[in-house]
Amino acid sequence: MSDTSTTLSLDALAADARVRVAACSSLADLEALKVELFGKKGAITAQLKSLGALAPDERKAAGARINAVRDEIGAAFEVRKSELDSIELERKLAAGRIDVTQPGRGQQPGGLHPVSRTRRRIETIFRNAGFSVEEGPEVEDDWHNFEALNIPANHPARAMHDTFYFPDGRLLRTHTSPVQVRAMLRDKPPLRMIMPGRVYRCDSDMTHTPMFHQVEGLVVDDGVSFANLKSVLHEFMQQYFERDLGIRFRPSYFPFTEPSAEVDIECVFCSGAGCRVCKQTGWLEVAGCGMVHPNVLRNVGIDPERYTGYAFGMGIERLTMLRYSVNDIRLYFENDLRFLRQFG
Ligand code: 2NM
Repeated sequence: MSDTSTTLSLDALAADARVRVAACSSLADLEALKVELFGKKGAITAQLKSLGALAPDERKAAGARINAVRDEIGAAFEVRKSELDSIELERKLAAGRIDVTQPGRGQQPGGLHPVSRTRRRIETIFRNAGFSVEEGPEVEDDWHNFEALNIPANHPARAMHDTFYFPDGRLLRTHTSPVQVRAMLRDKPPLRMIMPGRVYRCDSDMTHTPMFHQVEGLVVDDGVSFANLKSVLHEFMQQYFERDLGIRFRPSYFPFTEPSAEVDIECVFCSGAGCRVCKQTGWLEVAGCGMVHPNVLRNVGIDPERYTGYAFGMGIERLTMLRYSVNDIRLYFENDLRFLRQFG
């Protein structure tokens, strides 16, 4: 083998290696190329091995040339490796970069259920008028829910189809009146309070759910009159609906009040002109009320000769529906967020 051919093949090998090292686009490619050139069967290794076949006088110079090429290619490897290392680092940094100027994903805060909003609104209006807010048990006994309220044993409200009974004879309160009974037993007049809360009746259709919310009011004092009742309910309706609404009282019957009345307000949808909601009457029924029956006062130890009282009751869902124009009470209990989110 001549000196020239060794030189040429070594130069070609060096040129080829320089191009290939520079062309490596990944550390893995670079490592593979290193094995190909410097490994046991590598091209440069083969060059070094070929030295043995040369004459002793040629060996030194040829060895020096091969070593020079080996060092040069080795240095090219180091340069390319550090380039690829920094490219890889940049890639990792770019992949992990966050744009702190982007807006956040957005909070989706929860909100009060529309029935809770209405309940709070009612409580505020009555608190401002000097009423306290009372609560009581939802599981009641027959005496507090019926007997004390002058509801006789054969009254329709006692029938199995209206009341949820427990096997032991207790029941789920059908109205919040038993809270008033407890309050009257506990405190002596003057009494001025409202009782909002859940009530239960075995009933379910477009306008009834087995559980709904009621607020009842009670005022007992010297000289409390039906006129007081009328003005308080009129004022309440004006504040609740935020406008001057007509109100009327129709004679009715409740076992716990005498006289009793049903309360209508001017239709909030047509202002009394007549529409589908008020069934062309111009009026909407929103409450029941009356003067507390003397028997009820006697049952709780209040002298009906000395004191008089009025009471009223209304459905919170119904008031909510009228305020927000919702026509199916069941929507309030499905908890569909698309419905609930509309009450911001
Ligand atoms: C109503 C209608 C009329 C009422 C009566 C009493 C009590 F305890 F004083 F006797 N509480 N609530 C009452 C009266 C409730 O709801 C439609």
